[in-house]
Amino acid sequence: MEGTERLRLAVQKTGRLSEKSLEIIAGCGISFGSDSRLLKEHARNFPLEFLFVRDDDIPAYVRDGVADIGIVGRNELDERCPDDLEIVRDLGFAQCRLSVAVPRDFPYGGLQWLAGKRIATSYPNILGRILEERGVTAKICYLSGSVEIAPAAGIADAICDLVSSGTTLLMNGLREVEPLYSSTAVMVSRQGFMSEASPRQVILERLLLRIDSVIRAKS
Ligand code: PRT
Ligand code: ZN
Repeated sequence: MEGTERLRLAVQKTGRLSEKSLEIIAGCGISFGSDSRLLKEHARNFPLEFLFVRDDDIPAYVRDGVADIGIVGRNELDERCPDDLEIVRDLGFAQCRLSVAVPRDFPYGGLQWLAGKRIATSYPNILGRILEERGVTAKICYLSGSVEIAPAAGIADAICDLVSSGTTLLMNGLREVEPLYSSTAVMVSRQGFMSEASPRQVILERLLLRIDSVIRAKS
């Protein structure tokens, strides 16, 4: 039985994932307050507790058991701890791609052109894995943000960053040449949580039934 147990869900406090994450939960008929200053809050009519945190920290919170589940971009998951977590649902929103872009006038002749070049990115692990799979050896330069300015600043020859509309690349004089990886928001648990048959896992099953209806209704 559930008793007083609550399922702990980590969601992004502010950013591209926040609104739609909460929209899905609200679409499940779950009600909660809307005080954005709170870091922790529980739902009024469902055994669910929210932890509002930075998206970068969500994989580690779930891995370490601070939260049972989290909503995060697949890109964060694959960059940070691909083997510790399990995707329980693809939520479909926050679609984007990780692409290589080069200065607008640079000749680009396919992935091999990148051999020996410097590529700036905030996703060194994903990029490193993909380049290795494709047999390209490049120098990956890690930047935590503002990756688009790297070529103009002389730090890199190309960049590899998330793209959705493409406007940011255009505005920075860059051209998207190689989409490497696609991402959407996913709900994750730690490995094995779904087969534990614990009270909180039972709550997750109930939540997922509702989430599936919300996703079906949207498609
Ligand atoms: O503060 P916190 O750490 O929580 O948030 P954050 O600033 O790190 O993340 P946030 O809110 O920007 O993004 C959260 C997640 O949204 C990402 O991990 C992706 O899964 C997803 N997402 C979807 C995107 C984009 N689209 C996106 N376009 N994340 C970032 N971008 C950036 C991109 O890095 C580039 O700077 O938007 C710019 C490009 O956008 P376009 O539309 O000009 O192509
Ligand atoms: Zn972040």
